[in-house]
Amino acid sequence: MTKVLILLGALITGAAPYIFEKCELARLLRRSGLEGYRGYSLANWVCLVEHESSYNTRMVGHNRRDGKTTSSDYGLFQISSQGWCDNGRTQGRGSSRNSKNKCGKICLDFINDNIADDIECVKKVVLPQGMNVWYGWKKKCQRRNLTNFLKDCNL
Ligand SMILES: *[C@@H]1O[C@H](CO)[C@@H](O)[C@H](O)[C@H]1NC(C)=O
Ligand SMILES: [Ca+2]
Repeated sequence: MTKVLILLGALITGAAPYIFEKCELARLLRRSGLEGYRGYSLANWVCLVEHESSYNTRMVGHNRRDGKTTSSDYGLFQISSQGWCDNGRTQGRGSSRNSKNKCGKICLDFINDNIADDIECVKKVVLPQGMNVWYGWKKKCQRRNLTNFLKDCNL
């Protein structure tokens, strides 16, 4: 019995990467209040996720300089350890780690299947500089005509 429960638990919590479906994500982001948040349409939010993580909640990206990882980005929204979460590594010696962990989370919280905390954090990230901090958004979504981006979703 215990083994079955553990196996079930692993399936439910998602031992395999969990990939969101585009329209499913659009609905969830709308319910979470991201539509129009800081002036960005729902299409911009979904486009950002598409080009940052390909809808993969387990995505981890590394930023490297001179062969060394300088910071890492976590989850659907690729939230950066540079300032927003604690991965036990990025924050330099001498700096107060928590003062830079502005979402007050460990970075691994952003690669589980519950994205409620990711969304709360991303609302903080986007406040100062808008979506310009996301390279994928800048390259593939900014100044694009996103009128039809969610047209198949019947939102
Ligand atoms: C964006 O695309 C839609 C549908 O193709 C079109 O009706 C609209 O005029 C376009 N907007 C701009 C600003 O180009
Ligand atoms: Ca999470």
